[in-house]
Amino acid sequence: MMDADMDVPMQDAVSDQLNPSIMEDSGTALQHTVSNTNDNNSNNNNNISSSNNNHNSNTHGTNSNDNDEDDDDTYNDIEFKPGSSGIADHKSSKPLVLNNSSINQLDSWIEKLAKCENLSEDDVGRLCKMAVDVLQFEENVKPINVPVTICGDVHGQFHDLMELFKIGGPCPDTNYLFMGDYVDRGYYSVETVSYLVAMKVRYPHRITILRGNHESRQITQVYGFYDECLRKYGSANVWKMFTDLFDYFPITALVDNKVFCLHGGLSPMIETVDQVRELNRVQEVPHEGPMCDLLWSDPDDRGGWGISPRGAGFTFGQDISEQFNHTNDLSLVARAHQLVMEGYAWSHQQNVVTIFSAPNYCYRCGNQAAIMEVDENNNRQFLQYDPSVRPGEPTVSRKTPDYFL
Ligand SMILES: [Mn+2]
Repeated sequence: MMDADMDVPMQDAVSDQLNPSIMEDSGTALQHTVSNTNDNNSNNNNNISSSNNNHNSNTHGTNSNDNDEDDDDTYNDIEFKPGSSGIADHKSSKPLVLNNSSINQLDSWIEKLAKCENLSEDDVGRLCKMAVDVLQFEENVKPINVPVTICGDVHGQFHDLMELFKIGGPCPDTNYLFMGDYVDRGYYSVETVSYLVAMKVRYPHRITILRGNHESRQITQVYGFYDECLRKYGSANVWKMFTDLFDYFPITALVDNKVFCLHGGLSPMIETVDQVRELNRVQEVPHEGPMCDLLWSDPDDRGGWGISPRGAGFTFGQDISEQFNHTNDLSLVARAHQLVMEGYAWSHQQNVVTIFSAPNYCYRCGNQAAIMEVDENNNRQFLQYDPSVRPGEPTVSRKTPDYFL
């Protein structure tokens, strides 16, 4: 294992913020008013307000200072209300059982998606309905057996996801745990999330997909997925279906009762893993509270709890991680959510590891990606990799991936 002194400083040049004051993705205009969360009365709201007019004529900057006295009707436009896609209207009372015809259908979708081709809007609807009947039965803390390969942020970098499966081995031969952030930033969020959800439905016991802070209605309207859906499907229907589905994603996993896996980090409101089990997770990611923190928090060199520069979640120090691991008899917290230049980084004297699986993040950060294999004896191995060669682009000299302990 690497010495903790070799930790790579977390780079936050492209960190996400709950309410960014500067739009980084300048090519995609924010089409809705995302009102400022600093107005303290709106804590229970999602603060996505939009006029009754055509959204495209409603292009505002961020952080509008509209002083809604009372934001009770958070989603003024019914189109953006959770559940409006209807994918969960006919939820089953039992987990989905695949028959030959549904297996054939899924296999044909997966074959298509593997070529980075979209499903039709109707097929996305069918897929999401099936996925609801898989995901709604998973626990907030999904128990996972070893061996499993644990992966961090993917962010719509579809070709790099295919590279990940080459490096880690194909699913379902290899078991996978993804810790969220499938969409936004990269150019292929639709294909990436469609592929992973199709694999989840096809091989529910071989792949686990946790929720990241980007699997959210509000965040995807800012960082790209909403605009990509509009561009590729001509309407927001596919975005509505996927964001309604995101509400069902499990929020944490526990590998062999020893490694606690989640997207962001710890919460001052959560001392035990059992407290996570009691949360009602089927909702939009809240702006504060334990579920928000689990998806937004970051480890920090400073001790104790700190204010997060992201505007959501907290920073937590080594004292917090050590106490949490001790209380819950854990060996490690594995999380994603932060760009790390080598694809993984230890912190808190190996009480916490960050795994990031989007190489050359945003096509410009120059970072390696990594995944962490945990074998049947709980030995851990990091596999690092570089960006895939993308069709239509000049071939650049390609490094052989490093495999090392
Ligand atoms: Mn994240």
